[in-house]
Amino acid sequence: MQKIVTLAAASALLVLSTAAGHAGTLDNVKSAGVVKCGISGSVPGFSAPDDKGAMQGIDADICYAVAAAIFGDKSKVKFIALTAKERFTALSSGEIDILPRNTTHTLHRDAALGIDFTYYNYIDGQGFMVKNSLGVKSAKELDGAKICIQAGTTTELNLADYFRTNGMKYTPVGYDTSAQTREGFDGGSCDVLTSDKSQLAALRTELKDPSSASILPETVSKEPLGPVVRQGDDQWGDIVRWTLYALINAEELGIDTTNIDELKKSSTNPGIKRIVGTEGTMGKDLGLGADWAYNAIKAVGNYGEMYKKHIEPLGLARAGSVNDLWTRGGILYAPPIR
Ligand SMILES: N[C@@H](CCC(=O)N[C@@H](CS)C(=O)NCC(=O)O)C(=O)O
Repeated sequence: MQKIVTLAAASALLVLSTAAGHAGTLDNVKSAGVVKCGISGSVPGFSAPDDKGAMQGIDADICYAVAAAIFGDKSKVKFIALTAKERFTALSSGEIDILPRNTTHTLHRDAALGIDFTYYNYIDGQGFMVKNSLGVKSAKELDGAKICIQAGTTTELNLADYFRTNGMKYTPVGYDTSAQTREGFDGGSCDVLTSDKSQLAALRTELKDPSSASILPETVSKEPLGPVVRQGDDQWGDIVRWTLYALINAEELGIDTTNIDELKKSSTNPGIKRIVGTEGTMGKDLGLGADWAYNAIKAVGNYGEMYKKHIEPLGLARAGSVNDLWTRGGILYAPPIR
């Protein structure tokens, strides 16, 4: 009997939580007057407060751009800082509307957690940072190392795979936040810190002595990072996905914050006109106004402007990397806005 009652309660909960995940996010966001945005809040380049307390980074920019696309006002965002472990429940339960939190697209997350991936705002891979005093030049020399790592991440899983594949042993030293991981590494609790390479670059700048540590050359995984939405609301997924596509297409078409107003007034290029909202029904198709993409680009710049502002300062060059546009040999490829 007890079991039946518990099962019934569990399935009622499931129905409730599924219902919460279904359509209506745009209406909910409009009536709340803000986009609730789940970020880490402590990864420079992705989401971290500047010296005035404003959230900055390419993850934060996704939410500013979506808020601008909906409200014509990038300030209509409420940021909610989440640990890696908390992030997916926060999204599926409705606590947040978008999760752009250096989050890797994987099959299990996509198919089993009630969430959907949109596209990528940074294509990353996992690496290792070591103390120079170890004298190690390759990840293949890490047998027996103590490794600082963050719980609830793909990093944990890839680490196990990499060491098993290479017949090596390690001792994991787990933490909940990247700041704790960095402190653990700085304080000598481990010899190695492993994470997405973009984050290793950021964390290295925050060490007591950045020149005491190096990032090894190996990239041991694929970490395509991008904004995630709740499963079951296709319109909302489309809004987030196409806002990101608009930022990438803007770069490809040469639209940026310095020329967008002029282009809106006088461009005769149909591809540009569809993005700035002077031709076509794109905004209406998404349930938004004609200026949705214009406002998004005005708010954060095109993808190249975002990269230059937030990622280049970490020392991560874009030219020749996967994060460049497909027209320049990278793999960023946004479908056409038409
Ligand atoms: N991309 C990986 C790792 C994401 C992740 O959470 N990385 C840590 C490692 S630095 C982080 O961002 N921490 C930020 C924080 O704790 O605020 C994933 O999706 O699991």
